Amino acid sequence: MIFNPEYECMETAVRQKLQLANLKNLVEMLYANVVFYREKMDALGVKPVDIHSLKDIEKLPFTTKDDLRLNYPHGLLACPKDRIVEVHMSSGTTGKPVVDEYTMKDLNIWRESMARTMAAAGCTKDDIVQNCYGYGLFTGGPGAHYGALTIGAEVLPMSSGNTARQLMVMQDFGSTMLTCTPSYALYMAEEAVDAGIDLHSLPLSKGCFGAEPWSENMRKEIENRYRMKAYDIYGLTEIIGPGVSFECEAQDGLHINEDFFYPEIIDPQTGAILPPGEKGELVFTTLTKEGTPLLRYRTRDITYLMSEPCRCGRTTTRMHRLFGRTDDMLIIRGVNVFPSQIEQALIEIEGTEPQYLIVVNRGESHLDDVELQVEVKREFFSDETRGLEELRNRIENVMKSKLQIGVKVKLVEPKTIERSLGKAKRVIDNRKI
Ligand code: DLL
Repeated sequence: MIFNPEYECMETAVRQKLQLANLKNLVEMLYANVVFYREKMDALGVKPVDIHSLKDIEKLPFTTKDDLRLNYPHGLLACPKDRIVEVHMSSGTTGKPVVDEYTMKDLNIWRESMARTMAAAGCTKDDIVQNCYGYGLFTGGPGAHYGALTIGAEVLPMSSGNTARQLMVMQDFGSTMLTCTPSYALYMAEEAVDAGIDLHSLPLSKGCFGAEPWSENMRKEIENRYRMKAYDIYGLTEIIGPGVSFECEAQDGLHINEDFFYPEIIDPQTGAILPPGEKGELVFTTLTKEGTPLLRYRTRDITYLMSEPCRCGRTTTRMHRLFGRTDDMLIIRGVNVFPSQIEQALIEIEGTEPQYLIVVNRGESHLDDVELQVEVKREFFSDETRGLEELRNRIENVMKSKLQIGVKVKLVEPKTIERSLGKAKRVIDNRKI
């Protein structure tokens, strides 16, 4: 179902006119209200009056994750603080999270974006949506919640985890739609088998999955196990959360809500804009946001844009499902983790050497397991084992609090971890996604 045909099927020329008007307003507003953008634009010698066409966007500065981190927490706020009604965050590269601060208008943009997203997967007011994305600072839970409410569906705000209870509710309340990470969907399906539950006998018929990389194989597996249609949805905290782009029934790329989020693909090395069909780094400008709008935000996600018409009737530009990232960010159980965060935490722990290796596996259960091998000072190994045990527990606790995921720590003797002559290899990712 197309939630908002007026905008989703708008003639391209009309949409571009709207995008240009909004881009001009945005640039004017950022130049007037945000010192960071005024300084960046002055450094490039560009003023709001220099924006005459959408193509002129290339005159504007990029924004990076580092810029967000350096301006934490409120440096990029573009409106009076008392207009902010909600805040979300996700991990940054070295400790400080990236923040999205929403005004009521921003929340309405999010609601609309997620309603379009979920309607494209077939959600109607008759659906019962079991929402197992995490609630809290993460955008997944609230995003799907708002989307379902906007459509008028019933929401079961489960949040993630407690699988036995998820399965009980799924059966007792007759959930018809599932929203969670794809790996958690598969994990739940395995648990259902162990509990003797026949998923095919349940009314679940569709789901929106995202927040982490997944493949066509995983889609088939989810579709077969639940006997449902599985749709890819994409988004990121900095831009709005989930709802930036979504698959329709054609499942041939993800439609970008481009009246709100203007996409570009750039060469990550040179910053030059690439044409549709060419793979590069995805960049978004939030055309209509008020709280923390961003100009040309470099997502570090790799994809290409598709401008051919889609058979669903929507006219919006699509992006291919992601091919990967330009940085070393790992997504573990839906949580963004940078190796540099682990390194930073280790430096603060007495007794460890700055040598570590992160090994990520996806076992039978379909959930990610992380083993962190850490070299420790030799004296720990000549000591009683209690010292080692204490150190291991300390590292596990620090990792849990800093990364928000459980990590299994293995302490190893100095010089055990293979040294590299070039770039240190910090991650072995054995997941076959
Ligand atoms: O993961 C928002 C979200 C929630 C999307 C629920 C979809 C569903 P962050 O925690 O800020 O926000 O992580 C954003 O996750 O830059 C991608 O690298 C990755 N990602 C998100 N969706 C997908 C997807 C949420 N469908 C980062 N496929 C992004 C692959 C994805 N990677």
